[in-house]
Amino acid sequence: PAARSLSRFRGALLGALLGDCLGSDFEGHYPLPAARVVRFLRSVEEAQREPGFLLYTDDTAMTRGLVRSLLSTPAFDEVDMAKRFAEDYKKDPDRGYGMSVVVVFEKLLSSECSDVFEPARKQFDGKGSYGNGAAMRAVGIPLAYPHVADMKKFTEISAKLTHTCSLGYNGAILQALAVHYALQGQLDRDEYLDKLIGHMKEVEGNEKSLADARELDLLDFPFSCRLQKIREFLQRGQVSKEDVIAELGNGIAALQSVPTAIYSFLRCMELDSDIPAHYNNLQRTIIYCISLGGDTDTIATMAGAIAGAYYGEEQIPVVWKQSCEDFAETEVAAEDLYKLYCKRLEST
Ligand code: R7I
Ligand code: MG
Ligand code: MG
Ligand code: MG
Repeated sequence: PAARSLSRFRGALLGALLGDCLGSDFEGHYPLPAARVVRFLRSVEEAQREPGFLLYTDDTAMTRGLVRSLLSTPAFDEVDMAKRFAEDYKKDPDRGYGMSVVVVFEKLLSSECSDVFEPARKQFDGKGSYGNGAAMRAVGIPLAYPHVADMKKFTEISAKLTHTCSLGYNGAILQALAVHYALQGQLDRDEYLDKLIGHMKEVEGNEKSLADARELDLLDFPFSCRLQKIREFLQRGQVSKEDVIAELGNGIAALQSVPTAIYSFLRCMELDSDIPAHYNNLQRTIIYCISLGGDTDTIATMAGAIAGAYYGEEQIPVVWKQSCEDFAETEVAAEDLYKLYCKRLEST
């Protein structure tokens, strides 16, 4: 598909939906053979069920809230977005939300809340959450803001409604950048990583990011370091799941999942001996992410968003799509974002 075409917008949101709906059955699992994931996918493909029978989780619930806010306010509006997150949670609390973020929603719902960032700042004794909940929903921002500086700024603001530890919001910025550059079209993996590292060196270079990393006993520039590790893994070729999990992670922290999603996308540009070759790149990416175990829905939703932005809706299999709850609404939202993006692109 052409750079920044409608197909890529639909691909990104549908890829995210697929990753969540297909991945959530395996959340918290040990790593599993790709053949087991394939077996599960066959059962989905062959299920004689009503469309939309695979339910989405918090990953999609929050993506929808974020996207709806972007589409219904003329300019970015953090109060509107916070309200949607909290009200969506209240209406439908059993979507598998993170254990701690629900405290933020409860406080946002209280009439005493006057600063929408305050509840998130209070999390984890004032350190803020480093969970991947801001990254998992970030896909909407690069689909609404064509210019990279705006895109980074609004990703950070939207992330801070729930995640004020820099590891949490910087992870969201990295995920948004990964989608942004995938949307631009044909890419060379090294150049793509160079762009991401260039941005992350700047994003992670401020005092707060350096202090947060040290506080958690991490090296300085933790996301940039993992991007370097991704480059090393891609050069090496054969890399075991054990090594990917040990070095990049498969966990619930943004640092243990966003780089893994990016690696999965780049790795799955090539065939994988464990995954039948008739699956396309986007399918392979989702299968690979799920086979890593751990936070499968979230890693698959992030990688699905990036792969969908890159390959476009041509690689979204119709049967997979139609199994997912609210797929038709997702397509409409993607079209509306596309129009908004084009309008913003023209007006500058
Ligand atoms: O980040 P968040 O929205 O969770 C998203 C995850 C995804 O896997 C979804 O699919 C869903 O299952 O949840 O929610 P948070 O509650 O902010 O963070 C998730 C978890 O990360 C927390 O419950 C903690 O276990 C852990 N965590 C932390 N632990 C210690 N110290 C996040 N931040 C910290 C921290 O600062
Ligand atoms: Mg989830
Ligand atoms: Mg969960
Ligand atoms: Mg998850």
